[in-house]
Amino acid sequence: MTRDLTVAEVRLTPILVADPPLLNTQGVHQPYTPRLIVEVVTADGTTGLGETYGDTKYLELARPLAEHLTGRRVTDVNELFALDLAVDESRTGAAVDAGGLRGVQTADKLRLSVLSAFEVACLDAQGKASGLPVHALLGGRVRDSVEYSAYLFYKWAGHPDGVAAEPDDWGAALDPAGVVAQARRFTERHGFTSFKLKGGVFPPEEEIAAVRALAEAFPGRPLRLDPNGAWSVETALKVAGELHDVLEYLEDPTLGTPAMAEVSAATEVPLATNMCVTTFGEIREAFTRDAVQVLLCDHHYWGGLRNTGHLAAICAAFGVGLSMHSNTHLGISLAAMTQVAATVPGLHHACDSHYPWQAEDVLTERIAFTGGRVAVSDAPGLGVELDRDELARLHRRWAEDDGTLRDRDDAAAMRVADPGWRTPAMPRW
Ligand code: GKR
Ligand code: MG
Repeated sequence: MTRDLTVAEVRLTPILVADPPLLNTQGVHQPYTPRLIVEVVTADGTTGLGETYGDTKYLELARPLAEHLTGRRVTDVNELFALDLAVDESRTGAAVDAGGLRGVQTADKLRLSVLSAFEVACLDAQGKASGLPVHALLGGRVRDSVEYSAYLFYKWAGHPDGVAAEPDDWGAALDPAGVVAQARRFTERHGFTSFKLKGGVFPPEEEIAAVRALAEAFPGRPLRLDPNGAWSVETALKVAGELHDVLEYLEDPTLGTPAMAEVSAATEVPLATNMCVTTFGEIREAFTRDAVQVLLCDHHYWGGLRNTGHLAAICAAFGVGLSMHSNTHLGISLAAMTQVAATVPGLHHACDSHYPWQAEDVLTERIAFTGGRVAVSDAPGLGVELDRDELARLHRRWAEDDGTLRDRDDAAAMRVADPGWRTPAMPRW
């Protein structure tokens, strides 16, 4: 039977998802973070799911895209990418993205971040219609599970008093002992065997001590430290020198390709990035200058799963490793990350995921980490199902918000506890 894969409807549902008080260079995560859920419904009743950032600027771009896709087919993905989509330039700028820490926010990155959710939804629909998993549409999997690392954060026990928030049971982590305790909880709950610590929060000596404590508690395990560019070249080299024997890699120790290249030239510790190379246009300079040895892809802003495959091929050609970093996300994105990661031949580092921090999800069944790995689903599409009640509940939260939480702003969230807080100028140390 030939199925009618014409898009009859595209549903865009912005939601607010509970998020614990995780600390980073910008400030602290808001109690609720915006995400956008995209549903592409075909004439024959197949629904494909996608997920991306949910701030207003993404929503504004998603609306015209939804209109454009309606009446076309879910197989018309290239045509969607070729669309001349006007981006409001006032939404972009030369600064590092306020809540995302994903490099400089450009119009193209904004466009690709929205397109990626549509691409994933179209692939999910194609997979469901054909009975094939998304990985098969990308050429097939080369592994049956994908390894993730525990993503450790300095963290308060709870959001500031008086702030409406969901409680969490992770406790505080503000020193080496707290970080190790958090890592133990991650291993007990999800079996992770490699660890990434979000740094750039405390002076480097304190973060060095935390990584040393992790190395003692988990001997021989892969460890990474990611200060999101908070250090000068000199500080980065000092940290690399002190931790060279225990680090798998240092992630964005400093900002920008020239500074990363300087660090890279003076240390044996591999450098990884999700900040200095976040677009295809940034690859040439960074790779030819050997500024990074591992590229951390985020399929949202790289423009989806097919672009992730192209990126993997470029990295392989240059001998640069590929892995994935994450931002606050739910299960649709984790399923998409897992499907594409399953197809990348040279994936030598565990991907990282915020998912364990999200107690809420819009899926009928949460995705499980077993031994720190997610099994690659062979079910049609992404292999996940939407929980409509939960989607409606999280959307109501978004609809009832007065607008303060709809655009992620970690510095504003920090000012609730510390009214004088300003995002520090970089490099901070
Ligand atoms: O969630 O605070 C955070 C992270 O710092 C995130 O915003 C970054 O984009 O995890 C990301 C990273 O690896 O830099
Ligand atoms: Mg990073």
